[in-house]
Amino acid sequence: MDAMREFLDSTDLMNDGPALAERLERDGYLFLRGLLPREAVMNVRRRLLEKAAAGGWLDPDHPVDHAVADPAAACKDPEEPYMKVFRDIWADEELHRLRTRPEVLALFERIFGEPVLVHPMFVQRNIFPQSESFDFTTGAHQDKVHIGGATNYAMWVPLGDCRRVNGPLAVSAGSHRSGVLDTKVGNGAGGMDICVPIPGEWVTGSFDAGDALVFTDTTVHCALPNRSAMLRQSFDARYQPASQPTTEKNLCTYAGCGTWEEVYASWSSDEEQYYWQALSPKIVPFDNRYYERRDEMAFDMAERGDLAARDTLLRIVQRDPDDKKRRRAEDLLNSFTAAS
Ligand SMILES: O=C(O)CCC(=O)C(=O)O
Repeated sequence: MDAMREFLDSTDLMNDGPALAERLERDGYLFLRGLLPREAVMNVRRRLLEKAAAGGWLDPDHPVDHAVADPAAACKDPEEPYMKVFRDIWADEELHRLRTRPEVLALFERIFGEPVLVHPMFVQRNIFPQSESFDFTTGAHQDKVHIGGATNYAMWVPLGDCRRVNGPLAVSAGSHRSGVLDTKVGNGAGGMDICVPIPGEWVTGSFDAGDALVFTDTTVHCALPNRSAMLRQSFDARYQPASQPTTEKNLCTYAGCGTWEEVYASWSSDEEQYYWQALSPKIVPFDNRYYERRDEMAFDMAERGDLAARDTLLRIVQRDPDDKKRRRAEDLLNSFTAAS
């Protein structure tokens, strides 16, 4: 991973929509320096670190803005100890506004040549340092299986400077041209890791606050392990041409974070709330085949006593609309607890 080459820097194309679209089509990603104002990113970083500190995630012997994690508090999505602190982080008003800033909307409008739909659903990540007993490094995966709908593009932004040691994102350049690849149950973000040889060339880089990585929904990506003592915070949001269809789940809040009303209850202004409704997004059904396969694999593993199925079972309990499936996952989780 340390030997990975650096991202190709596309900052010089920033104002040239057709050139950006062509490079995105060719490589499957764009690395853009200073897309967001540093101060805006640092402001959100401060706000989220305060919430992380209040939730007991940071080492109280260090200043909050050093983001030094308390290893004893290490937890991950979708476990309840994580969600208890995360709900307030995800609801943060300034965090939501960062992904719809005018610079970002203008960038995607230049690339698409039409108005942009910013998915209301987005992910904010808090990755505790890797240790012998804790590892939540994002495995190699594609977003298509999680997001569905028409082709959409992720923008990954670290909340602060993010060097290789802090665990930035890496992409396999060119991998987007091979379609949706086969997956197995994984333990990192999304729980579906690629299980076949990955095409393309892996690239990564050192981010300064304000830098952004844009990539397509079939570009294979992963994170480098967080080998620092700091909590690695980032967000990833999704963008698509407004004329193209999306799925209902992309208009919802993040799983486990309540309703929009609950999220907006803590905001100081109602500006931009429900902004997507004015675009009347076209909705298509979510293609559930990939989740169904993942869940069957996880049930099978769990029935054989394989603890690697645990995170997927937790996701089923938290997110699956099917009662029977949720109960089956709960029973298997209970059997893990009883066995330990
Ligand atoms: O931040 C991470 O570790 C994972 C991000 C990711 O998978 C994504 O942006 O789609």
